[in-house]
Amino acid sequence: MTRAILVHLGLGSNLGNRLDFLNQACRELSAVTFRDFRASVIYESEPLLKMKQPKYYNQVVCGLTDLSPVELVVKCQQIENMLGRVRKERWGSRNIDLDILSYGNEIVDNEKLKIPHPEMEKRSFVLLPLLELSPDWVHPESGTSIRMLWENWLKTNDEELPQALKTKNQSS
Ligand code: A4P
Ligand code: MG
Repeated sequence: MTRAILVHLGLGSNLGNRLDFLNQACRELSAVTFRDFRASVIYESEPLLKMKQPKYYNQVVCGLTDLSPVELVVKCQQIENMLGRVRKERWGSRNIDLDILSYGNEIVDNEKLKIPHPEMEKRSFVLLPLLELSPDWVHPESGTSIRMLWENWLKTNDEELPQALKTKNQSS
């Protein structure tokens, strides 16, 4: 392996057997894509913007990879396709979604890829599991740690917090 970049991915599912889809994605990522794979607990949360959709299961995973950002997003899409994801509309319900939250401390900003994920600071279902895995990771644009991003989120939001599931993911 030539390089070892620490990567965080956000996983989401709100269709079908949500736990099973997260487990299958974790199995694939830990077997093929990442070394030193770690997974947060799984949270259940309301759809963003109170959209009329089933509730989501969300989780964050991290690990070391030698893939480039483009190779990694292609790999994520391969796993989504393998698990039968059908794309209808943006932000539509999905059996599995894999978003790259961070790639080392790199910033990628082009039409196809935006890293860090532009919405991560706004999403409790991303920040809470990130706090569990990597509280000291620093956002390369704002220079703010996950610990501080979460404190800021708590100060500026009064929405219901995601609920941690008691069931542990098989791969964690
Ligand atoms: N793309 C750009 N940057 C990235 C990145 N950092 N990681 C491009 C992955 N992909 C990235 O993605 C559309 C395109 O984004 C890809 O072709 C890739 O080139 P997609 O997965 O097909 O579409 P999407 O998921 O509907 O859109 P998007 O913008 O990724 O939406 P999000 O951010 O995934 O939000 N509510 C709760 N509670 N939990 C959720 O997980 N998720 C969403 C969707 C809405 N509401 C939610 C949740
Ligand atoms: Mg997505």
